Amino acid sequence: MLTDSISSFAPCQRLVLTFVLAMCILVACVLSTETTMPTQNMSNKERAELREEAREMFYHAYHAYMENAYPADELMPLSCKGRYRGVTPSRGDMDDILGNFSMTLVDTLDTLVLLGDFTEFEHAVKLVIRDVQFDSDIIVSVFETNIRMVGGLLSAHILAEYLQKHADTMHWYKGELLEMSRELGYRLLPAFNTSTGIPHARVNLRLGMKDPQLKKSRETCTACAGTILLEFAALSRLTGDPIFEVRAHAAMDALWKLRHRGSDLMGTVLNVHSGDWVRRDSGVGAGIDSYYEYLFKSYVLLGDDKYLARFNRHYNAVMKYVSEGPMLLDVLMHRPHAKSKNFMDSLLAFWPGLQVLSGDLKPAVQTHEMLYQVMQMHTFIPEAFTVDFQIHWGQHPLRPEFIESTYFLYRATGDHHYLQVGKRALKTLQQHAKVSCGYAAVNDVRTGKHEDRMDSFVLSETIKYLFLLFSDPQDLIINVDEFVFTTEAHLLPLSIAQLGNATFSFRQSDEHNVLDFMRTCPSSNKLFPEKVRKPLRNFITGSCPRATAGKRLSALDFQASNADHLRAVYDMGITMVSVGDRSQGKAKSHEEGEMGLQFMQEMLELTKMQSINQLAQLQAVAYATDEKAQDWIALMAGPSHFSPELIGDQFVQGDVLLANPLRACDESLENAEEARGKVLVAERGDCTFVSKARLAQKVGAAALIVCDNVPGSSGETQPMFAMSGDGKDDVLIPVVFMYSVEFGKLSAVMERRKLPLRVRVMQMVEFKRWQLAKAQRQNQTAAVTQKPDKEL
Ligand code: DMJ
Repeated sequence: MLTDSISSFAPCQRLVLTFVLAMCILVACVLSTETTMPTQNMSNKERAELREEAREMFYHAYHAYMENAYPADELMPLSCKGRYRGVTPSRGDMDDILGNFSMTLVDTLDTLVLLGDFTEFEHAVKLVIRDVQFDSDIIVSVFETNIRMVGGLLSAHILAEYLQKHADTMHWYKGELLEMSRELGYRLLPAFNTSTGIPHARVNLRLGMKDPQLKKSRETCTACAGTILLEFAALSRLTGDPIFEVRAHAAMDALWKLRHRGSDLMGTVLNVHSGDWVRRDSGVGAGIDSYYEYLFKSYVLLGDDKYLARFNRHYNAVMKYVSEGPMLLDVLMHRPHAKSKNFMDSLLAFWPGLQVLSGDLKPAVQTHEMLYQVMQMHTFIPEAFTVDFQIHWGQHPLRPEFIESTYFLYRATGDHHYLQVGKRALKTLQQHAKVSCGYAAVNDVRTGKHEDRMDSFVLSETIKYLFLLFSDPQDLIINVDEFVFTTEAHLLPLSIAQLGNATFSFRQSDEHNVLDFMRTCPSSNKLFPEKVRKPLRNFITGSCPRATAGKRLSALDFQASNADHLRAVYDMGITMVSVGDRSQGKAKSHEEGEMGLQFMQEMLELTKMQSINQLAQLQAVAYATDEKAQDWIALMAGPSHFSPELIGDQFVQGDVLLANPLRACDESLENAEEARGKVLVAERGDCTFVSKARLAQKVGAAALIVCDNVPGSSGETQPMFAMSGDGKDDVLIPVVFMYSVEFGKLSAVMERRKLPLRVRVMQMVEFKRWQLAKAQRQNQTAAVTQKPDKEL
């Protein structure tokens, strides 16, 4: 039934066809201007060789898994054995991915079909039917189980039926994989029993939410809750059981209601019962990425305008507040002009691919180009990198997102640049990740050290997208344009919307006109990829990336001590007036004048935000200026997301000690003994904030101050930010950040004093309150002591 409709489009796919058509026009525009394209064209021969190399990569990893790890969930490529939940030493929350259900094999099934290996596919399907079961007392991530397992099973089911019909094979298959996905779907459903309808993050496969460990379950991420609908809708449409789709739509509706009504942005972590936001950072990477992807793709797969309208609203907000040139920087959903992080994470590399699908090619080309430069700079794209492209978190688990975007950009533009990018990505994997037993994640891109980990997405996505990039449509058994790729690159046919089991009849959305927020595309004079990439060619290699030509200096980045910044604001018509200087700034051009106005507006907003809103979060490192500790001075510091908050009159006090080595990235410190009970200072750089914190905690420090490594930086001219961690909450000591100028003041006092300097780490607002109360007490005492005099 389904396979009959695979090659024909459902009526509700008209918009999809329009989109495909738009993409064709766009490709035509792009191809017609190839004269400016300097990229070396790749010969058909080389492309075919790379396709075969991708195929070999697949088999190298697949056989390593099948021969050494199956039926485990994952291969451990360094120890060359399987990773089993409850058997292999736990990695904490990360292991919630694992359910002892042969995840890598299930996740990989449809790649076998794309490779045209029907014999192995048939064999693998038989193994899954024979070996995989879900009745385990194991807590798993709802999101991961859905995208990897439910998605993997559904896609394999669809392709098995397709092969029965078109390749005259697998006639024994009777829908067993679909039944398995239905069973697994039912095991995930208890997670949806919340007052909002937004699912819990985790569920016990056997006990549902009755597992005592899940009693306190409250928080989930936006992507976790918002990446269900494609699989659950397919499940309902294919089984005729509406419950899955009903629950997934309800979760999407509940999430939509939580957007910030002013900015249209979403946070990243929320409480599933109250619907309150727990983390209000808003970007397109970790914690939210595939929520946006599923809004758009739900529209494509199901034809419901509502999802396109929602996607457009969010997209517009992201492009307004988060996107800054080619960069995408998190802001606060309720204060969208305030940047909340000074780094980007590698997960956001999927964004250009999504932009291609939605038709906004120019920013896709730009962001992809920036990411490509990050990759060239650090070999792989590190898990997180700062706005000046330094490593924030050096891990690289062989993620697919950048290759995925490269694939979609190539499909949309036909530009051979993207084949060259793919070639580089492929060769890098071969050179730096291939080991004798599969492909190993990179623990730190600076050292190239491997990790005993090969995530299932290496086979289901990373290598799949490489293979697709180097394949011509005629090389493939199926027409991929008739499928939607889920976030785990599983294939769901567009024809699913045609199935009679639709649980909703969609009407024209009354929320918004779907085109209200559409960015225009194609725009023939702007969309030539090379033309777009050219100005960005040295985007991250210039001496001062924040002020390179073409990229407007934002007030957020402005530093009064930076000569380039002063020059840039002068060009925008803004003169920094010092006493005695009354000359007026005059903009270089009208355009720059406008930029200047925008800059000043931002500056005003920043100042306001900094003084009012950020005060609550601001931390203080305070010290006494006299021996009797009567008078105190506080220096401004920033908080962290991963350490406990000092609330009210809480503070931590100790003598300041510089870590040795100062960066505090090693396993231990040379002055570890001395550090016990001290307020340790470590310099920013070489490793993550949270790893410095863990080391400080390990040596018994009372608190940690991380001081900036950029000379001249100051909280007076730059917005304070909160240091991010890696999602774990094992740091129990307070950790604060100080810019260089503020820390310089502290170290000057340390140098002047012969005795160690004792400091208090506390909330700035509390410090002010404390000082005020002290001043009031002194006034009262003065009044009391003055009273008798007056009476005399
Ligand atoms: C995959 O499991 C999916 O692509 C998901 O959406 C994000 N994380 C990984 C790959 O990085």
